[in-house]
Amino acid sequence: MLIGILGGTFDPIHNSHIEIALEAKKQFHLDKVWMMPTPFPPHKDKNAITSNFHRINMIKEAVKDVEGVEYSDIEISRQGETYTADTLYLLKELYPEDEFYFIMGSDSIAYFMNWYRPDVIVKYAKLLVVKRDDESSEKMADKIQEIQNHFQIEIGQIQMKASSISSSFIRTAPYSDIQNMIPKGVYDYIVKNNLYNNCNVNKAWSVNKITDDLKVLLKESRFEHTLGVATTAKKMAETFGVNPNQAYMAGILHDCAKHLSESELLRICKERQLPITETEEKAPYLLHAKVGAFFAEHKYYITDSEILSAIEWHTTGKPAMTKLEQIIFCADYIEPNRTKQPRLADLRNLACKDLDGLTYEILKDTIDYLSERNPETIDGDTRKAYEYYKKLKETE
Ligand code: DGI
Ligand code: FE
Ligand code: FE
Repeated sequence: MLIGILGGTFDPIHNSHIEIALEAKKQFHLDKVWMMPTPFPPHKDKNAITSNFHRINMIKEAVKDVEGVEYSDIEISRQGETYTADTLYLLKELYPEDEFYFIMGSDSIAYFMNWYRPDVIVKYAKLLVVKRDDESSEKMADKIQEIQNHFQIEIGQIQMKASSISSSFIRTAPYSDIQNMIPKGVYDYIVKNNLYNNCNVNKAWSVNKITDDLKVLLKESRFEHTLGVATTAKKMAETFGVNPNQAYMAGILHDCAKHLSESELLRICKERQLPITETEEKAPYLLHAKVGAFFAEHKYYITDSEILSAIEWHTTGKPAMTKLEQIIFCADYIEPNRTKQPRLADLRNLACKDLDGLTYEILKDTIDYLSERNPETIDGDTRKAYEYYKKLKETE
């Protein structure tokens, strides 16, 4: 089979990407084209790029009804640096019968000679070039000629009207202006997940603004812990198929009431008529979770009930938690600034494998720890959660 490969960050995928794939397919008689997102490129600021999770979902959405265009995870699923040369070598091993066509924008072709092992790339794939709107034709022709001469190869040119659609425009323009640049499903996905933050119509504080606020409110070590939980939670979310932005936000917020004293926590609960359990009477610091969820909703205007509930249950846990609740509960315990908990290395190791198992181990250690010190303050939910995850483990 003849297979085209279109790589990129796809942040987000848009109509031009699809069009390039279809034109390449038609003009070079390819059987299919793979949309192959790359992991975070090392030269770009990580935070400026939307998580793998969302970029992948958007690609799947975009190609779902396009015949002969498919999503490929071969680069994004690899750890560490991914070089095109390695990818093509790997593909040749996996699919020795197939022929690969590597599609490049004219902007990339300008740097092609500086890529890692261009000789390997041209050995395992034919190159196809598509001209970008802002590139000069002569410069592109010169460059193509140079590469052709150097490697003694033919580079194909995809003929198509240059498009002015760009991912960077889509990331910054108001939603109303991008609707005809991306497939409907991708548009709906962006709006639903409030990606790119370019049209934030509700009152919710942005994650950056909340972070700035907490930097002032919390003690320095508590603030560092907060960042550790958010980052750990985000990583775990990627592993376990949870929305990483949600996990990061819940992590940032989970201890947002931790600067309050026990008497302040009690006073707020009474004023706001938040119920106080018997255990919370005995150990009022537990209330920072409940009051934290309250602040998230009424001070920071977070409306996502999954985030609010993850904050509320982060200290005690409870039976049958959602994955997000489990992630915040666990990330709180294992984030990199924690040092005192026993067997942290083992627990951190579990964090990329077994979420239920990790939840169980943490509940077990927490109960052991509290049993030695003040067993009368062990929360009923913590005990029930322990029993629940223990049973889950046994029935596996
Ligand atoms: O707020 P953090 O310190 O980051 O972490 P956290 O919200 O998990 O609170 C940690 C403390 O809460 C730790 O000392 C263990 C304790 N804890 C967890 N579950 C229970 C509990 N304390 C009581 N009294 N009862 C529980 O069920
Ligand atoms: Fe906490
Ligand atoms: Fe915490």
